[in-house]
Parts: sequence; C-alpha cells; structure tokens
Amino acid sequence: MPKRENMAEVLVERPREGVALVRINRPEVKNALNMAVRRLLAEEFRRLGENAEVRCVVLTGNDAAFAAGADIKEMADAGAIEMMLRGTHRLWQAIADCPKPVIAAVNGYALGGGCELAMHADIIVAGESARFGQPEVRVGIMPGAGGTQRLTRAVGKFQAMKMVLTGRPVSAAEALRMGLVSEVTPDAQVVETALEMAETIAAMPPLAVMQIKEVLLAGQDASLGAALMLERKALQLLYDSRDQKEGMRAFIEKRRAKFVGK
Ligand code: CO8
Repeated sequence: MPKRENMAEVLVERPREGVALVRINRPEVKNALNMAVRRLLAEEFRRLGENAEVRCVVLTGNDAAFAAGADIKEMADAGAIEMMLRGTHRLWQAIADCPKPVIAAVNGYALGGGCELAMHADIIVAGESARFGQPEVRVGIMPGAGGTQRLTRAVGKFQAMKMVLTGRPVSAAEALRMGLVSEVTPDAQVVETALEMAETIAAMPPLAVMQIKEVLLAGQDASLGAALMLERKALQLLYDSRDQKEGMRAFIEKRRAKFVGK
C-alpha cells in the first residue's frame, strides 16, 4: 500500500509567483475523496480565491491517481437523508466559485467524483496514461457532482451517455479527442506543464483574467444574445482598469506591460 509521507490530506504549495499548487494526498486509497478532503479543498479554494497574491491555481493528485472518486467506504451504508445532510454540493460550489483560473493536472485515475472534480477546473492537462470515467453506475448510483451535466456540456450527449451508462473509462488521447481535456503530455511532465501554463496566466492582467473566466462560464448557460451582452459589458468594464491603459500603452511604446490588478 503506498505510504503517505506528509500526513495532511490536502497540501498547498506556492511553487511559482502568483501560482498555488493544491495536491490531494491520500495515496493509500487512490486519492478517494472523503468528506475531510472535500472540506479541505473547499476551504483552500475559498482562501486562495480571496488571496490577491494568487492568480492561478493548479489542482493535482499523485502519479497513480488524480482522484478515484468519492470514498465508497464512507458512502456505502449512508441513507438518503444522511447524504442530503452532508451538503456536499456546497463544498463543490466553493471550488466552482473560485474566481481565479483553475488548472487540473491529471495523472492516473480521474474517476467518478475525481472526473467531476477535474471538470470543475477551467483547463485540464492530462498525462498520457490518465483515465477519465464516470463509473458510478457500476456501484448502483449515478454521478452527483456534474457528471451528467458538465460532462455533457464538454463532450456532447452521445459521448457523455456512453461514458455514464457503461461506466467505462476513456484514455487521455480519447478524452482529448472528445474535448474533455485541453492538452495531453508525457506523464512526468503534467504538473510542470500545468505550472508553466499557470505562470503564463498569473502574469496576465488579473481583472481581465477574472472577467474572461466569469463570462465564459456564465455565458455557457445563457442564450447567445444574453451571453454576448455579458461579454460586451465585461469588455467595457475593463476599459476602466489601469491595466487596460498600461497594456495598450506598453504595446504602443514597445515595452513590457506591468500589470497591477487595478
Ligand atoms: N473509494 C474508496 N476506496 C477506494 C476508492 C474509492 N473510490 N478507489 C480506490 N480505493 C481503495 C481501494 O479500496 C484499495 O483499498 P485497500 O488497499 O484497502 O483494498 C486502494 O484504494 C487501492 O485500490 P485498488 O487495489 O482497487 O487499486 P487498483 O490499481 O487495482 O484499481 C481503481 C484502481 C481502478 C481506481 C479501483 O480502485 C476502482 O475501481 N476504484 C473505484 C472507482 C469508482 O468506482 N469511483 C466512483 C466512486 S462513486 C463516486 O465517485 C460518486 C460521486 C458522486 C459525487 C457526489 C457525492 C455526494
């Protein structure tokens, strides 16, 4: 059984300027998401979302698993009311509400709640051996944190149905083909690739970055007309930022822009 060197179940590092790296650390159970881990993730995402020094978050697991789903041993004997009272949707929402871009760096298994967790991210970088799946049906339930909804929005009805009804995982290459991941890299380079991407995003003007994330996500659930209006309004709003003036002046003066997030 893989041993945990650090006792904390969720580890947070700051490996690059403006970048936080959140690591799920339950290798002995393939990073199964128990309630403790979900609470810790929610707390960390709330905290990082409010920290002005953090401009992009990378979320990862270990070489064998991003997360192999909700912790089945913690749910097996629960009843419906108990499941409702756990209020896990509020914990997931804390991640969905993170105003900073989130990059999932996925190695190994991203199954069930693990695949759903990856889909809470804005960008997914996957190692070539990664496996994505929604196998809940095989244990008598169904996805409960976006596996029937975010997945369908990402890959369309027919690929989503195939995954949730058969429970069969797909490879990183298939996931890339169907639009479930942004990029596939050699396994050993997943975190580094995600960190590099995060560093690039962290160097961008933060107000523009936050507006882009907010509008892109909100627009997915709106009519095209409403979404285009949202986009226009957010663009107009950015014209009141110092970073817009600095970005355009720097271009004209042929120098590197210095963004301050105002
Ligand atoms: N929950 C609890 N323990 C797990 C989980 C899990 N999801 N996945 C793995 N483990 C444990 C195993 O029980 C095993 O423990 P032990 O050493 O004590 O026997 C240890 O991790 C290592 O696992 P394996 O020996 O099985 O390792 P393999 O390499 O042979 O297989 C797999 C790895 C393929 C990942 C396999 O463990 C597996 O199929 N896991 C279960 C995957 C799954 O079904 N996930 C979906 C769970 S349901 C879910 O996610 C519902 C989401 C709803 C979200 C909202 C909820 C409110």
